[in-house]
Amino acid sequence: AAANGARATTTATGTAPRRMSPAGAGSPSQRDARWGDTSSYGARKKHRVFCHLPNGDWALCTVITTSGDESVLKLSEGKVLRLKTESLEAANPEILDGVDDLMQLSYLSEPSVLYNLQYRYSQDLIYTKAGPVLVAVNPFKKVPLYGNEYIAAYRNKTKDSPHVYAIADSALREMKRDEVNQSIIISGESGAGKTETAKIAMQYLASLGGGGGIEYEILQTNPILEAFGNAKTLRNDNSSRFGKLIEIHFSTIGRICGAMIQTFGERSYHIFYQLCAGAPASLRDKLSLKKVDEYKYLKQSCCYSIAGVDDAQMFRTVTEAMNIVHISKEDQDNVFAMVSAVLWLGDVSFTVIDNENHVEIVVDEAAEIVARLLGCSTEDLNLALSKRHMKVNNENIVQKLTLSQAIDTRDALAKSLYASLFEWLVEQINKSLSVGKRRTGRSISILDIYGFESFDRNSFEQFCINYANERLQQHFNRHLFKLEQEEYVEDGIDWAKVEFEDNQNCLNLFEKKPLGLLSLLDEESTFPNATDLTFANKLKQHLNNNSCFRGERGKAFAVRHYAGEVAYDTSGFLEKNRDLLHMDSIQLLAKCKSALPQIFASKMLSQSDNPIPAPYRSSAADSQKLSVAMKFKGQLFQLMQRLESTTPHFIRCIKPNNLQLPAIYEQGLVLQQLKCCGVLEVVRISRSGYPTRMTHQKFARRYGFLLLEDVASQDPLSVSVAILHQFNILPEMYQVGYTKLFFRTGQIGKLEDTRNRTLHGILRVQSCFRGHQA
Ligand code: AD9
Ligand code: MG
Repeated sequence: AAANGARATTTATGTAPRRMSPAGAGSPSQRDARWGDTSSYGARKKHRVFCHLPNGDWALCTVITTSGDESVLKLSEGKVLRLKTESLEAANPEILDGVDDLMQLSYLSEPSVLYNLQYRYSQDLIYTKAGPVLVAVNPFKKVPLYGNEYIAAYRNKTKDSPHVYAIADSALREMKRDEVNQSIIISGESGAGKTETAKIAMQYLASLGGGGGIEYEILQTNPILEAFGNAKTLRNDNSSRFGKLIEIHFSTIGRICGAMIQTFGERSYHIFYQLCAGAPASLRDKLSLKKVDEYKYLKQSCCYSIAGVDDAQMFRTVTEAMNIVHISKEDQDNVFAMVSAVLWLGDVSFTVIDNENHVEIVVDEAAEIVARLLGCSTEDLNLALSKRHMKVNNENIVQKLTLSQAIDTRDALAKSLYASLFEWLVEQINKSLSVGKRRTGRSISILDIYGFESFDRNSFEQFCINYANERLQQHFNRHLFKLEQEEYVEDGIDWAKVEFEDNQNCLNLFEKKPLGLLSLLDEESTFPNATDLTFANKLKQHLNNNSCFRGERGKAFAVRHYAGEVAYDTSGFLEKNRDLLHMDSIQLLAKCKSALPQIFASKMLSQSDNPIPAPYRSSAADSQKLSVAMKFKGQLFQLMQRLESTTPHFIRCIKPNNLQLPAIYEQGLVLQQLKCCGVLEVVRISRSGYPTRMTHQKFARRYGFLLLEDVASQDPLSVSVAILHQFNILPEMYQVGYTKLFFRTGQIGKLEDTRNRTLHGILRVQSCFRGHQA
């Protein structure tokens, strides 16, 4: 019963009776197909209901009168409204306001879920359970929920309200109890709080301590990765431009002994600003640093500072963190030299040398500084940026580049230099945190990854992100729903299967070979004459009869994702999918005398062979340079393989407003995210089964005394059955398993009512009796 003990106890003890549905759940056949128990609602006087306001929000109100098919309602601020009764949604009784698990709600409609989260949010209760999932609503301010006292309270179990600490704690306990690795999977949209939540979970695990300060080193990876991997965006001042999996390893006695970090995806960069603002004078000279607003790459955004952030101070924090994770001073200097080289590359310019628009680099300050920082000559730099060596019909030819080709080549070099630098940095951190011989194999991994995205215009980036989320959603479905089913089957009960949508079809749409989105994209990317339009047409030609695909006009197509339909615009798809870094650039780096460029070059050369684990490799891709989408897929499969062998714990982060401000809760925005991250679906599935479970022993112990006949000598199963009969619990409301009883929502509530009344009666009689004696 351990796996679902938490759920059984929340409904079976404590204040549960008052929290159960006063009306019961209704028979399953009466239930609304989608919402389980939003029975058609007859508005009764004084009852609380939800009504739709003109702005689309739901508001809680009270029924004054009902006549015909209309009801007169009073809003909380006193306003009176007349609305069609059928447009109203039942609200839960006041006693259920702010319950800490959505499963306890009697009516589980969209407005009830939204209201409950909002009710809690307004009291800074930002964490709520949705059955097995933790929902975290971003407070956008400091909330007094963290720190050593809280950590101790969750460790000693003197607190059990929903919290990231509670999730981290169960991961720890389950790791020790079951000897199975664990994962904490955090998702949500940009700015929802994933990275903060991951840090809070790490903080809890780190508080266990390790040896020699290893836990402190692990925490210090955060400022480094954020400096090099996060950037300010429109949606988040500290947006992670990469996905991150950190695996924390534990020794046999359950203490931290090391960690390993894996990252995925694009990356960009607070460090540019921090370096320019915070580098000491000697370093400034050595790297020829300018002010941030003097670099072309940084000028594009016109945003040189972030409210409340001191870049110079951050630079010192980052270098201090690098010291702590044992990155030598020399390596640090090499790292910053590369950062400076990337910035200066943006200022390298070209002159046109003939009437075919061919170019050469201008040998000015920028070109000279880049060459010096990389350790090559300006002539080498010129060759790499203005010419391309190709093999045509087995013949080596040299092509001169036009201005726009040269600019693309330069930018691709800057991008991949930075990407290599980030990768290298993660590698150094991993070396320093590596577990080595102390390894026991037990670990808890924390995954902080971008959530599902759907904008007005969706491009290649959203395409990749949503594909990854589709995979993660399948993982989520499997674990929650399939495991749930297995449990019913294991306990031998007859469970008419609850339908849940599997997203395998959508995954097939992406992954099928040769006619899936990814394969077709790769094929088209290799044709020199292909355009975004020919790509879109190809998709429509081959995929139009797939139920998850819809061709749209022109260059667009739509995919039916688990979280809703998303229309993608293929503009730029082919270009973004091709790896633009050319061999000439890699060879330039291989020739450089500085330490890092050479390391990067050899890595790039070896990587173009083999980033995908063998079972997923397509033989055709082996020999060629991998496309961006294929690299992404390879990383995703590696991630899934790692997660597959762990027990997952899910945290869904919700962003309550787009202004990054506290105390603003926009219902529409929250609702859309609840759908995207599958929270509503979990609630629905769980409630359409038998969410309340109790062992025969516990049930007999708890309610046995209510029986009229003496059962002291009987076994728990017989006692349980006798109780069910005496209280006329309808057969469709429960199932008797080998070890447990399974109940529909609302059923235990009735028994608890009776139990409480009876206990109350006994107490009254007793006190009467005592009073009489006195
Ligand atoms: V992105 O996909 O990387 O762009 P995240 O990671 O989901 O995004 P992040 O964790 O960076 O979001 O949170 C955004 C901001 O919300 C933070 O900078 C904090 O200002 C704020 N936040 C998030 N969670 C908390 C919290 N538990 N307490 C206080 C928070 N503030
Ligand atoms: Mg983040």
